[in-house]
Amino acid sequence: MFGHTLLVRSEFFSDGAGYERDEFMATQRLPGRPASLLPRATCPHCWHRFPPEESLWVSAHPDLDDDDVVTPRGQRRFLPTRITATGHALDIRGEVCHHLACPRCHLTIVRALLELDPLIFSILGAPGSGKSYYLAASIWQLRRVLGTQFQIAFGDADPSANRMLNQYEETLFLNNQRDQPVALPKTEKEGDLYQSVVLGGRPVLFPKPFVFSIRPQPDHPLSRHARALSRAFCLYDNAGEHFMPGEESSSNPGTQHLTVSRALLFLFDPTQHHEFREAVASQTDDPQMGEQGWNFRQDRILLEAESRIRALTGLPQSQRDKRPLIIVVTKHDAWRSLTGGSHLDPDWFIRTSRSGRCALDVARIAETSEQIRSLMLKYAPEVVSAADGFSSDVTYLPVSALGRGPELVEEAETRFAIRPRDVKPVWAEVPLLYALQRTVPGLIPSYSGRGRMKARLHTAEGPQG
Ligand SMILES: Nc1nc2c(ncn2[C@@H]2O[C@H](COP(=O)(O)OP(=O)(O)O)[C@@H](O)[C@H]2O)c(=O)[nH]1
Ligand SMILES: [Mg+2]
Ligand SMILES: [Zn+2]
Repeated sequence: MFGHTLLVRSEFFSDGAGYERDEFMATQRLPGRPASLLPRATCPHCWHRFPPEESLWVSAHPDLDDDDVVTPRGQRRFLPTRITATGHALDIRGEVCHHLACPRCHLTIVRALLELDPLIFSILGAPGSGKSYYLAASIWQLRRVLGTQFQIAFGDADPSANRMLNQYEETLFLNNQRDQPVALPKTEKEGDLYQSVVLGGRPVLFPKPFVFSIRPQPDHPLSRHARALSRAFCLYDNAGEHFMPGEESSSNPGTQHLTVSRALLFLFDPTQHHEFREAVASQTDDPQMGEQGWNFRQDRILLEAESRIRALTGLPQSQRDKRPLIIVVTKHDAWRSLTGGSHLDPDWFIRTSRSGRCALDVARIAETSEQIRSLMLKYAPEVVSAADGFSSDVTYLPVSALGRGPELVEEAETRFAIRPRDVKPVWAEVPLLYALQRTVPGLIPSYSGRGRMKARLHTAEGPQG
């Protein structure tokens, strides 16, 4: 696969020792650097940028288990010198290798990351704000809406990395025991969602990414630009504790993706906010209202993210961050009474033309954002001022990952559980759709209310809806 590297290295093997002739021939036939590779790839684990040719291979022979960058000790990483006809490296024991790794952190990366431009979004929020449920529901919904309404293929680029999220989705949406209450596990700080490596002699903990591929399908309005619009899309589900002030250190750079991400999603949970709780307590039977709740200020998480970003990127105090900051106001079902009690219309944010083309209605998104911002100003003004002080591009969006509150189940570890039959996400896909529309121009057609859908969606008929 790395023809360029191989042709240079083939001299090394000119005596023919140690490899089979057909492999050598296959290598010789490979063209130079494959055009499909990016000039520079980005590691989704440590955010190191490197030319794809510098990717390491993970050896396959069980004796070669002496890599001590990954913890626990793993299979040796190496630069390829012998490649099979199918483009796989052979390790020094002649075993065919299948996995690639980052030259810096040695964690495995999938081929899509060497070919597709990366698109990283950061999700942050207090512990218990609903990040895990939100991720499961938003990805579940996004898989559907991108394919059926926007002609975009959305898939797991790295099924092993996405295993945890797939399990979340299976638990909530593909569960055969639809009446049996279930709960997602609490995201442990150093559990399944984190991985440890040794860099510069010291242990470092990185959050595991979820990696997806986004590719316009042939019937997408801009399919002729498919390459430019395709992305390797990375998201992280951090333990909320990592965003608490004082939690960051050089051995725990868990939140450094904040500096490379193209959009930030801050999850604000009204059920953990004193004024919101007082205002809705008598109007919801959500058992989370009866709980003690967290007694720290959620705005401090946003302020902490801001100070880390300023420190890491050198953004001066006089300037605000230009990336879209989306304040995702979670558990809408529990505070719906403050917006007149009505349910969110599931299709309100999508416009459909007479020919059946869909566009994201950014005018309605802006209108909704204004309404939620007013509500936030009334009950949680400190969050609005933290957001405004940090970013010049703030949007407020309500979501309900579950569509209703959980039940109190004493035997469940988390105490709260939901029956799969009751899970009906509302607007869970909207924040990510909007962030995609903002950060990959042309990928998601938009309708701004001024008569035309962008991305030249339709010519004669004008939008409907
Ligand atoms: N009412 C309501 N509760 C929710 C919703 N989504 C999650 N929750 C509850 O919020 C709690 C924390 O959710 P979780 O995703 O684990 O939070 P995390 O710590 O931020 O990952 C769980 O007990 C869920 O039952 C929702 O859409 N509505
Ligand atoms: Mg969680
Ligand atoms: Zn790396």
